[in-house]
Amino acid sequence: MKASWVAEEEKSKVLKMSGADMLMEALEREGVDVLFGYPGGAVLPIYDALYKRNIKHILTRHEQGAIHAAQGFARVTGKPGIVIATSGPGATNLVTGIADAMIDSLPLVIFTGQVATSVIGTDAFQEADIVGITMPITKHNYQVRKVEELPGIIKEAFHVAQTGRPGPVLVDIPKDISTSIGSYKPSNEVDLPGYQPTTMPNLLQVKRLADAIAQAKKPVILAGAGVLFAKAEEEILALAEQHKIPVTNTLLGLGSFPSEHPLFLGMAGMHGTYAANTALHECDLLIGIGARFDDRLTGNLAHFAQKATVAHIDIDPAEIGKNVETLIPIVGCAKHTAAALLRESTTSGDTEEWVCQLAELKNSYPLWYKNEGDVLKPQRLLEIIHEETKGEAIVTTDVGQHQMWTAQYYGFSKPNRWVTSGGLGTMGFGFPAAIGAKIGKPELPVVAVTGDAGFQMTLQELSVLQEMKLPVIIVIVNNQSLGMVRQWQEIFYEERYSESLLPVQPDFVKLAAAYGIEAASVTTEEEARAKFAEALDSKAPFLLDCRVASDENVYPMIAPGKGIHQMIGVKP
Ligand SMILES: Cc1ncc(C[n+]2csc(CCOP(=O)(O)OP(=O)(O)O)c2C)c(N)n1
Repeated sequence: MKASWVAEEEKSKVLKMSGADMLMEALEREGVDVLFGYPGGAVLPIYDALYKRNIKHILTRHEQGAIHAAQGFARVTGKPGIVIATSGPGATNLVTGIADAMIDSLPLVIFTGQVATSVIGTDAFQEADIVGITMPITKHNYQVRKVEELPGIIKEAFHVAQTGRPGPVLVDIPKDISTSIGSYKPSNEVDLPGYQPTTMPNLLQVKRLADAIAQAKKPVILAGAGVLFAKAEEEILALAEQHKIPVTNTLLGLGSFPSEHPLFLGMAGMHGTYAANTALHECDLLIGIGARFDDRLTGNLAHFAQKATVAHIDIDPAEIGKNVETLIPIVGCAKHTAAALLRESTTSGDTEEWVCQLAELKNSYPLWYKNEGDVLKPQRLLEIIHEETKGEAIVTTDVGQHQMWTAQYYGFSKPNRWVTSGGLGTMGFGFPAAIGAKIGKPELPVVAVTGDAGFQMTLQELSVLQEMKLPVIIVIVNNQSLGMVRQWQEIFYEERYSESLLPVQPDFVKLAAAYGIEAASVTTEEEARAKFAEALDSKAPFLLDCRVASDENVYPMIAPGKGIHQMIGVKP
C-alpha cells in the first residue's frame, strides 16, 4: 500500500529546473558521492550546479588522470566511476581511458559537455564529435537533445554501465541543454527491450559441463576478471575443491582464486608460469570462466588447448567462440553458473594423477630470478612489498616489465586488490588509478607500482595527492629504460636499443618535494624494505624511487607467434 502511494506521489512530482540541476538530482538518486573531472566552457553550468551540492569532486590535473582514477575507483568498489569533462579537448583527453575501460569491462558513466545544439556541426569553438569518436569504444553513448530526456538517459546510462558485461557509457550534454529549464520527472525504471543480458545459464548446458567434469582426467579452470565482477570467488573455489580441478588466472583475473592455494597454478599466458601454461596445453577439459581468451593469454591459437574440450562461461555471448572453438558454450553470469554447476555436478573425474603432475611442475619449475650482489632486483622488490603489506594492499600498476613482475610476485589472495590495464596496456594508468582506488577504499593501503617512463605520463596527479594528503605509496621501478621495449629489442632485435633507454631522468625525489611529498631513492634490498615500511607507517603520500637492475628481463616468456608450450626462460 505504502509503496504504491509513494510511487503515485513520485509521478505527480513535476518540478521545473535546469538540465544541470537535473543531472545533479539524477546523480544523487543513483547514490553517487564522488566525481572525477575537470571543468571548462561547455560544462560551466554543470559545475555551477555542482557547487550547490554535497557531491565530492576530485579535480585531477588532466582529464586522463580523471578517467583512470574513476577506473581505479570502479575496479575496487564495484560501483561505477563517474567522470565529467568539457567539450573538445576535455572530451578527447578521455579517449584512452574510455578505450581502456571498454576492453577491461569497467563500469563508467562519463559526462561530456558539448557545444550548444544550434552550433553543432559548424566547427564551433571546442567542438569535437565525441559521440562519433567514442562509438566503438563505449558500451553505449548518448547525446541529449531535449532537457526532459536527461533523467531517463542518465537512469539508462547507469543501468547499461553496470549490468551484463560492465563497460563505459558516455552522455554528451550540449551547453544549452544544461542551461535550459524543463519539467523534471525523476526516472525510476529503464525500458530497454533490446538489452536484456542473460545472467541465468541454460541448465542443459550446465548439465553437459557437469558430465564433462565427471569424465575429465585433466581438467583446468581458467578464471578471468568476469569472476571478480560477478563476485563468484567462493563458488569457483568450491567447484575446484569439490572436483580437485587445478586453477589458473588471466592477468586481470588475479585475486579471484587464492594465490597460496595448492590447486593454484599461477598466472597463465605470455609471462605465465610453466605449470599454468602446461596445464592449458595438456588439459582434456578447459573451463574458461569470465575470460576473453585474448592473444596474450593463448599464444598461437594453433597450439592452444588442442587436446581439450573447451567450455566457456561468459555473460557476453559475443566472447564465446570468438577466438577459441568452444564445445560447451554457457551464457550467464559466473556466479549463477558456478552455483548451478555446483548443484548439478555430483560426480568428479579421476584427476589425482593430473593434480600431482601439475603440483610437481609447480615445484620443479617455479618463477625464478637471480639475487646478485647488492643490486636491487625488481622481483625481490615486489616480494618485499608483499611481505611489508602482508598481501593486504591494493596494488595498481602501469604497463611494462614492472606490471608483469607485480602480477608474478605480489601474490594476490583476495579479490579486487589488483588494478592494472590489461587489454589496452595503457602506460600512465597506474598512478591515477591508485588515487581512485584509495578514494574508493580508504581503509586499505594502496601502492602504485609504476615504471620510470609510465609514471612520467601522468605524474601531474601528484597535485591531487598533495592537496588531499592521500596516503598512496608510489613505487617507481626505475630501470632507466622503457624496460619492456628494451627487453623485446634485446631478445628479438639483436640488442638494437632504438629509443628505449632513458639515461637522462628527473630527480624523482626533488620532483616529489616540489609537490610537498615525502620521497626517497633506494638502491638496495635493505634500503627498499626500510623506506617502504616508513612509507606505510607514515600514512601520508610517499614516493619511492627504486633503482633496480636495468638489464633484468621478465621470464618465462612466450615469444610472439609461438605456442603456449614453447616458453623461453623456464628453469628447474
Ligand atoms: C601509452 C603507451 N605508449 C606506449 C606503450 C608501449 N610500451 C609498452 S611497455 C613500454 C615501456 C614501459 O616503460 P616503463 O614505464 O619504464 O616500465 P618498465 O617496462 O621499464 O617496467 C612501452 C613504451 C604503451 N603500452 N602505452
